Amino acid sequence: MRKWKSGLSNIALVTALAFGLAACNEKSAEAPKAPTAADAAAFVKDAEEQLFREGVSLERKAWVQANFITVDTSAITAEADEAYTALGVKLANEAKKYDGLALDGETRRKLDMLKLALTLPAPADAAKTSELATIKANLDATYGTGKVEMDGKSQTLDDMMEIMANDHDPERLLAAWDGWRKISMPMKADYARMVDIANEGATELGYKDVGAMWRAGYDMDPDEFAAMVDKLWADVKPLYDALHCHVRAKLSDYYGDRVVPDQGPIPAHLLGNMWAQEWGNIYPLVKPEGVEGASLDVTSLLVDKGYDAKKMAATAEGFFVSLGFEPLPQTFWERSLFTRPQDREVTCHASAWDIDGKDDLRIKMCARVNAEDFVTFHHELGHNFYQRAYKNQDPMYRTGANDGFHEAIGDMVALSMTPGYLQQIGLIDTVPAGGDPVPALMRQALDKVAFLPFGLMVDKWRWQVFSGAVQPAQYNEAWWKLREEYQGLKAPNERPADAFDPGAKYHIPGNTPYMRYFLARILQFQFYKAACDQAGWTGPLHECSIYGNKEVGEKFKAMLEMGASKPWPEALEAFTGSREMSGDAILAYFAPLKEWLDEQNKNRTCGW
Ligand code: X8Z
Ligand code: ZN
Repeated sequence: MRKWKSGLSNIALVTALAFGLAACNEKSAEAPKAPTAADAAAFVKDAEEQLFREGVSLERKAWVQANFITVDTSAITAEADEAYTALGVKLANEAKKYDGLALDGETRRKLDMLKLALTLPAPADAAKTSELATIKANLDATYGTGKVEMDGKSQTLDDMMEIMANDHDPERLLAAWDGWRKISMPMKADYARMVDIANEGATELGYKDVGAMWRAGYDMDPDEFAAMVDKLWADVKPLYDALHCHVRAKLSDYYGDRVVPDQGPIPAHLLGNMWAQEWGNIYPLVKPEGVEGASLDVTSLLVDKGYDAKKMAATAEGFFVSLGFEPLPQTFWERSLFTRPQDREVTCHASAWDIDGKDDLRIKMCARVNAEDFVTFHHELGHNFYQRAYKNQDPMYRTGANDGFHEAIGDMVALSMTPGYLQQIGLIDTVPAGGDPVPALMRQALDKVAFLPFGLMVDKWRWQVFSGAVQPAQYNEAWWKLREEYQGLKAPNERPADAFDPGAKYHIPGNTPYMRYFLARILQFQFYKAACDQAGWTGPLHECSIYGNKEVGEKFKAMLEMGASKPWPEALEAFTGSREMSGDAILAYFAPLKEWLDEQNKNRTCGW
């Protein structure tokens, strides 16, 4: 019943009823019975079943809304979301009754999880719960239906993304970039109000603020979690810095010093992506020269072989099946959305859904035939195969070991898309011989490495917003400060006073925590390296493919089947032998590229 996009979580209200009424009851003279461990276990069982049931009902409504955005479907979803939030808050508050009681590990773990079940909690105030639900639905709809006037017509985000990916005219890139940021301006006041209400909810549940609550979901002390992500970033930052330096120099050569000065931050509209989060699309502008060997252009291969969205999905499914997973159910193909419909408004940001906690798995995408969406199909199916693997766990455990695991599964599989694999599935006839690994690694780094600081800064911003360190008047300025600090990017034009640029990224109006994607970028390489070790691979890491390897598949499936039944270090250990998240695998993968970049950058001034 959980979808892997925006968290369903919310909650709020009726605590007063649950706790207050007994006092007015005639029998209240009797001392209230102290709760026992058996009460706690019974409560947890009932609570997880209730949440599951209500979650299924909400998922169906949310699916309809996301596939058919209208005033009515938004209102219906807001009502359902409100009820679910109220239930979640009520149960989370009831869970507090068992604080301090000696309990078995399972019950304690589930009680802790219950308090974190909502992404955005509401306070125990029916009016605010309702207001929060309405704001959330409106933010979703504003993003989902956003349009940009360009070339004399009203265009969608996919159209703008296409321009960002393929156009090399800075004026047009700026128009698309700036146009999309107009859709988020009206979100700002609602967003600020939402932050206030949800913070009130988090405080009532015993958290400092919503950000602190999000950081509490990792089986470790929340401050240690924050320190852990900083450490991971410090470990991989030299690789990012080297890539940034090279890319800036090449863009400066291509666009000229006036558009891209060879020092300081890079203007954010020139990296081939609406949010400058993945840079693979500018490979032709920054590719290594004078190096023997090439990177395959997967987009052209897909187009040449006549792939469509369903064929890309079926190919991704085929990879999981080759590892020993059961094929997806027929209903997946009947109920999923693969391409943007022309006759109605839909939320196009890709997501994977598990409607009933059994076998009703679906994805929703507005795919185009290109390399990026081919990877996204693997990403989304990773969610679906995970959901199916843990379906026999208790409802509370039907989720990822942590949210970074959930985001890493499909990406880990897609790392096996080597030339050898592409030949096995018939996308190329022969594997190009030998050559230097640098071009292929460069293509991959532009997506994987470039993403790291973006994956980190989005929630750095939200943590500051939820803590109150950044107030609404500084929302945009604080966003660009982090963009510069972590990514070495700057806004390509002066931002208007009422700009709300964070809102132009789906996960901000959609309220999906983002640190999960940073963790996933690290974890997917850890999973991949462990899988290649298990397969006995001794060649260069980036040439390893686990396609068809049932033994690796079995071990992988065993980790997925655990769901969240154990703290994540145990799940990680089960598959990789290590209990720590570590940047070592991603660094090992890109080591030959790092060496090459350092050589290239020798006479350049790096940093910003
Ligand atoms: O949102 C997604 C997935 C759905 S969970 C398509 N991703 C992040 C993004 O698009 O910003 C995958 C990579 C990062
Ligand atoms: Zn995802």
